[in-house]
Amino acid sequence: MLNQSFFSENRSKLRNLLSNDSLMVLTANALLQKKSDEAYEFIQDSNFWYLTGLDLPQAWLVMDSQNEWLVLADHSNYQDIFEGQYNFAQISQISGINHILNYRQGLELLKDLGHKFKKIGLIKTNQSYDQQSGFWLNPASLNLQEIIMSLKLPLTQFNLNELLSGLRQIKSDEEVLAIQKAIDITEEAFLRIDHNLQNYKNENQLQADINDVFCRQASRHAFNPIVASGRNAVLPHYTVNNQPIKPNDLIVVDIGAEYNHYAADLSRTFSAVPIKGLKKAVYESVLEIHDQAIDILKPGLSYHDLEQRVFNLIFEALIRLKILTKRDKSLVKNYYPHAVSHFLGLDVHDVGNYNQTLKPGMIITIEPGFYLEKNGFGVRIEDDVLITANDCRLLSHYPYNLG
Ligand SMILES: [Mn+2]
Repeated sequence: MLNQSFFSENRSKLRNLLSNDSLMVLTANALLQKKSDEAYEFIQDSNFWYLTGLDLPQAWLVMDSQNEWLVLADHSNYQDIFEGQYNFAQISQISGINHILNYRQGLELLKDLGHKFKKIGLIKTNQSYDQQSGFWLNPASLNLQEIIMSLKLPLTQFNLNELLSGLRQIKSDEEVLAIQKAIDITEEAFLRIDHNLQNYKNENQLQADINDVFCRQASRHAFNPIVASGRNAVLPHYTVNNQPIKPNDLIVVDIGAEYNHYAADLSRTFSAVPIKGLKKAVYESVLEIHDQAIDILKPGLSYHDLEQRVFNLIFEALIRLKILTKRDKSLVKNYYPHAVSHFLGLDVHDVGNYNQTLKPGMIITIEPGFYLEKNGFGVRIEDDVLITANDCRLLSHYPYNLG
């Protein structure tokens, strides 16, 4: 599955969306320095992988309406000796691309094609730093744009982002299978956690079990795992994962294995002891809202309506639980600061347009959560759901019973 024909088909789907006077260039991610002469683990750009299946850093994919070329970054002798040489046969075998060029030949090709076409499609970006997330972006995309500019080609640039999002947001049967496998591995980790739940003295011991399950399945974390006990779960994106677990703590575990580049994204809230009082009431409310959200999923429901309806359910639950004492919806964000759903695919927060209705083939998460700072605990329950022709299919099945 997800072999050469999948990648070739993705390229031809993208081509079919473009006019004959258009050229396209996409870049792989660049390797980034970690320390001295060591790089961070290489994670490929999802668009580049979707079109080529290749995990090579700094390569380019060049396409016109008829032809396709792969341009490889030059390897140093050092790389050849320590990391191995390019395997051209294997690169063609995986991607289905037969024209493989070195960097100099790639530049010549662009100069040549630049005078035969009117437009050039790129994944355009105009920033090197993501203000909201607070991190630097992979420099490959901006670097490619600068190289294209320096060639002074008489071409109008346009952005391929939306076209690729449109394709990637609808999953093929093989993509659904890959995500299903990632979910199955993630649920195996939940099973291990339940089995060892009485023994964990620290969040890192719990994470060690997740790492072990994923690693034995030749999988890795699709995103930084969240193992948040007690008060730590008040932060939806807590990733410290090294604090002591107290006997009565609720533990929010939000994790996802990656299989064949596709992500799972599941959350369960665990407790080593039976829960009661407010914790129990909150847990039951979150589960009920989770079930109600899944009940309304079907093609034609707008993303906005989904978010709005769940927001209202959460508001009413907060009133019922007397966590909110006045009917002021602006206060909900203090207890529920995120959305209930996002697209899932190659990226854990996958590409897709949120200003539209749900369509068959989309895979989304459903993840209501309550974060009670004053009471020092949080609850989140998250599942992954495929939108089908008539309604939806829950892809994750790990039980919700707790304590
Ligand atoms: Mn999620």
